[in-house]
Amino acid sequence: MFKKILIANRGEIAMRVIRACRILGIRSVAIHSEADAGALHVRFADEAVCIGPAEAAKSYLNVPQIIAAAEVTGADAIHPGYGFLSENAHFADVCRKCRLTFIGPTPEAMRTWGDKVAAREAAVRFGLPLLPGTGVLKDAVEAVREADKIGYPVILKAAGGGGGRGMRVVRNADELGRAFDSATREASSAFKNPNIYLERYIEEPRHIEFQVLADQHGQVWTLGERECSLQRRHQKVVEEAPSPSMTNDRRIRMSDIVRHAMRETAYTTLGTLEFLMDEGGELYFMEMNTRLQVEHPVTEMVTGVDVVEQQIRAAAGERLRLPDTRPWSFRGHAIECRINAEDPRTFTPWPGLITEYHAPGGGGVRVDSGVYGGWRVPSAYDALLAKVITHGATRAEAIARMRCALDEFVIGGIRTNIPLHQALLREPEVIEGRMSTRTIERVIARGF
Ligand code: MV4
Repeated sequence: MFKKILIANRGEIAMRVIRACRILGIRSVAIHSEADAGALHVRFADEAVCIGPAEAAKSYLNVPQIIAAAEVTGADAIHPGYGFLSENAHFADVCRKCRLTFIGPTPEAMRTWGDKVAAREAAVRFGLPLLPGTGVLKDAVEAVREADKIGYPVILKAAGGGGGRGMRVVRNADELGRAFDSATREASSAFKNPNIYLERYIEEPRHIEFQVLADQHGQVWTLGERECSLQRRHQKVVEEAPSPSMTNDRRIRMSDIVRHAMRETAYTTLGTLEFLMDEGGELYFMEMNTRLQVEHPVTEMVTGVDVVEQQIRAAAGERLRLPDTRPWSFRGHAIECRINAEDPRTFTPWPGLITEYHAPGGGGVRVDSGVYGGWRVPSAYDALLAKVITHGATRAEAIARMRCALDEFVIGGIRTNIPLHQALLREPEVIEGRMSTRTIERVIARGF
């Protein structure tokens, strides 16, 4: 097992990894920017190294400085958290060359799943269900010919994109030529990869994702699914496990397919496979995230597995010894609300001094926070302050506990999106589990 882990991240996820290190008896090293000198993760790690100015490109994304900090402190592994360098295959290569264990999959796996066209090809080969679609398109003429076969509406996507960036919905052949050209141009400049492909478009999908965990000895677990349909501009706002729209039958079938695909590709550590669900409940593979995700706590609460602890054990080469985590034996239901420093109606970021802070508590309530009262939220990073996760025997109980927790959460001095969460938990679509990726925009348009 590792003796010391450097955490190449900040905020609540750095705190989450520090906790896992403590449980495993591993020393932790925080890195931080000048703007984060007083941050919570700096206070709670065993050691801390300042690696640069506030600007992420010069600190949390600064590969030479991070490697130097690991060497100076004698760390034997690096945990990248999410965002920043977590899906950067080049960083994983550098770690390997410097004999530091990157806590994640191999750089090869990161490259395959990071390229959307390569991921589609791997998905076909290993039996994951896909929407009708194409490989890389040569030109607009080929795009029109393929779209005629698939049927309109279709969606153009960038091979180098992901997370919703660089997509174009096209409703007829007349629009396709121009959309092809503008999507190609945008993909070249945004992702340095002009390749685009086509897929049949689903109008009002739900976002369902499966959590996988694999060790280096060929064992693969599927820790069930999460429902993440409540999003705004491709940012998730509320997540839950299990999905209220999933039947047990479909869950078992999809878990088996996912487990088989991960075994065939010799995938290791944690991963998440994103699917779209259509109106009929069918699931189609979209993309794979090769990292720990923000919303992992809902899976932890319904499976009882500490996924960060297991991720670290798997990266260290341990043979994982998990209880039988067949996903159809969930324990109750869990919901997570992401608490952001932003105006709840306009989503304008709202950094500043936190003058008052009181976190909720009680049975079935978990708060993963990266902040404290008296700290100034810097403007240089994303707006996520904390996550509230509630658990209950039933979905209704988890929601009731979340309502109480949100009412108790006091964050003074800045604006937060707590009022948006309170509105969402009054929304019939949400209460009845009928939400889609369009629900949030409807709630905002109606006003709250
Ligand atoms: C789609 C789609 C409809 N049809 N693909 C956005 C993120 C990326 N992972 C996939 N995305 C979508 N792909 C087809 N063929 C609709 C979306 C989409 C979406 C997906 C999940 C969650 C929120 C979303 C919001 C808008 C669009």
